[in-house]
Amino acid sequence: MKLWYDQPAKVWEEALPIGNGHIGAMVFGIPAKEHLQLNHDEFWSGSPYTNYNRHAGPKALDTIRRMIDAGKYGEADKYAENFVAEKVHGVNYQPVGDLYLDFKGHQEYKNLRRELDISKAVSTTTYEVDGVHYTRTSFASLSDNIIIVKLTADQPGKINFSASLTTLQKAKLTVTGNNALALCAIAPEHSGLPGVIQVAVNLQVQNSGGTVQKGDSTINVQLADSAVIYLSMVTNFKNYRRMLADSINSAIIIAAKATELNKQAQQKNYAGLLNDHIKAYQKYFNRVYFDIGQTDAALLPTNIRLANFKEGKDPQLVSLYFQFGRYLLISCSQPGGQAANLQGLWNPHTDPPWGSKYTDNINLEMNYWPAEITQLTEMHEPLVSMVKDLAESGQSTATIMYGARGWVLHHNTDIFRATGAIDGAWGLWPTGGAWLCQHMWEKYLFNGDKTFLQSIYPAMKGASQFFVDVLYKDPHTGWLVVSPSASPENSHDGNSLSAGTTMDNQMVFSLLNNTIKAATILQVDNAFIKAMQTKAAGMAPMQIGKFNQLQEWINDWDNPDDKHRHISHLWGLYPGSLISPYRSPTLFEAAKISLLHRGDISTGWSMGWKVNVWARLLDGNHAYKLITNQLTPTDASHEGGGTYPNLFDAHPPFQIDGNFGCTAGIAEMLLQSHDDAVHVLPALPDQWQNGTMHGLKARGGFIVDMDWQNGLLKKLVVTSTIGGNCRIRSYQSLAIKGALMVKKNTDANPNLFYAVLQIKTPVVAGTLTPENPVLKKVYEYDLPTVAGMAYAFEF
Ligand code: FUC
Repeated sequence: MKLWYDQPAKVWEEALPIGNGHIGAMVFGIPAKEHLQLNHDEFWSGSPYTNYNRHAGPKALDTIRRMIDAGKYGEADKYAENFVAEKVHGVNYQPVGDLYLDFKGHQEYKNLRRELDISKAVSTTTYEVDGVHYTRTSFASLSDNIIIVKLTADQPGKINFSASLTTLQKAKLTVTGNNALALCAIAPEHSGLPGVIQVAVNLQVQNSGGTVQKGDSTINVQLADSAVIYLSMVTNFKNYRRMLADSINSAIIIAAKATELNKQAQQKNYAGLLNDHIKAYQKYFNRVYFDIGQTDAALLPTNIRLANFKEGKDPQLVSLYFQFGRYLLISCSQPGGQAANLQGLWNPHTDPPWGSKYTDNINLEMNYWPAEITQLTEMHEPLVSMVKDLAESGQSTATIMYGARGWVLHHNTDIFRATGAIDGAWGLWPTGGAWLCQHMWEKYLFNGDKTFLQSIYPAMKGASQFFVDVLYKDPHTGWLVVSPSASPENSHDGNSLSAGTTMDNQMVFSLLNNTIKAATILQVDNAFIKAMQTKAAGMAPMQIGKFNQLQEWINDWDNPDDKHRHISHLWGLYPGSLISPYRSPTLFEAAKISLLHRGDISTGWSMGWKVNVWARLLDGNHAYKLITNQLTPTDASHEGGGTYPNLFDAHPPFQIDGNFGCTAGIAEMLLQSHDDAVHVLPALPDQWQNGTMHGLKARGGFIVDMDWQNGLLKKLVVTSTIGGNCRIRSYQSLAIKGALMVKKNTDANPNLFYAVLQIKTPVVAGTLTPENPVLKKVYEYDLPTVAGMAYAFEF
């Protein structure tokens, strides 16, 4: 599986990403001046800080709530100045620097091919100059934590180049030997916070044949047969509160560590390094196999395929894009590292869009949507550890701003785990913790790992404590709501703030119920379970508004012409699982009407979200339409988001969330496991009538392999990792040996990972009669399973 091009990258969005979760590079493949733009996931501007607003607090909270209750939304937005951070609105993720390799005389070249093999996580550029064939191979080693570039030619003595390291940061470059360069850089200050994170880069060149010599600031290789460049990067970041040591000692420690990493890597030979890297990568990548056919279109360069995709003749571009999403997650999120930020790991800007930080009112969570369903559960670790940090750092924000227990997160954070409200009134959205904890609970549902649940329970409990304390009785309805808050980044009549937005109601209701379940499983906190039950019982139901839509706000303010990119009130459909075609059909139909109002074309991530929502609406063709929109090349004439030549998602600008959202959406079209059953091929589009998808994971730890023809399942293998009842739902009547047919689909699945959350009866506007969806008939089968066993069926 390859992305490939017949030209070097002219711009960053054409370069190819490599990464090992901690360090990464964008490879340009330029013959005369090879360029690797370098990143390290811990290299951010500024220093540890908090950004809660000290003027907030119970009194201010009361004031703003009274304004909202009185409908004085404009005043409330203004008063929000008392809640939004006074100084620091987040620091910036920084580029480390650039590696350049100058090859004199390579300006004129022939037959260039630049590729990224995502089945191996290796990038290669080949070209020809004066009859000599040159090859460059680059990878960011997953096994040895080092970036490697190998340069070869098909004739001896032809490798001549000089290597240099540059950076936009304050830095010191040292030539440390005939074949080695060391760069030590310090990240810039931010909003008055001095830059304290340092990075040490260590580069060493090993030549075979010829000579290697140092220049003033370069390493020069002459007449070599081949050469290997080893590049390590280490920072002084220890955790969100502190660095390894003071700045002078840090610089010495990290330079030594970078040299040591480099030395260790060189103890293996190149072939061994490459082999170990590929093995480490394929351990994750090979878990999922996806094929919906291949045509000659797949032979063309990737940028041309992208331009042609709308013609509908290149199904392999979908499987490539899906697997590229998995490649990206493996490459930018590894245990022990930082979570994938807005640009994953790859960012060339010192002032990147939105700081290239973490926006948790959609983008951060979306980055991890493919993690469980596409069997990349280990890649989730940096997010889990971030949530644990936030559950600490968000405590002071909860106490000082809300006078509440537990912890709170507003819509942004960064490497220092700031949790205050930022940007403006619309940043006063205190439900980030609720969303992240639902995400953690879902991780538990996929794997059933009680040790994990135990480790994340304190974060879930803390998030719930916050809402038990801050839920507020809306004087108009008597419902318990979050106030103040916003429906992320949208406005009603030009105002941001209100009480009881639908998304908050859905997320807090889910949080409290999931925490009740977690506490019950872990047999802890009986009294607190009761407190959560009481609060959840008083919360607002979902509402169907005058257009038969799912209401976005507590009042029926929705406008069918509102094309806002956020579809926050549809959270209950995806990634939440509160709305079901079978259990709450009118809400299901109302959600669909809301999504139709919002329309298709939007930013990259918004389209990625819509793929998932259309999949949950069981409409494969509409989901496919969104995939087509997303796989549209981006240029200035194109309205909305799309995809860059290197298959990076375009908000625009580049944001990695759309890659992950769409990858998860493709999986969700083929397998769902949230609504009481494992639904096989729930939203298969007409275009994918024949295919194979092996290795998707369903909740309850079932690995599912499916082969289908003419839209009908031909083969199904369910591998049970933790045992339990596997309820299979299909549009097709299936002969499943050993399974019992479920007579009424209202009979609950005895598997507890499938327990359905009982929601409140929706409130319907005025005299409206809510609409019901037209649903396909489904067949359901209960298959008892034993952990470790595989169950194969042919139809
Ligand atoms: C949210 C979105 C924007 C952008 C930003 C990083 O604020 O509304 O579209 O994706 O995050």
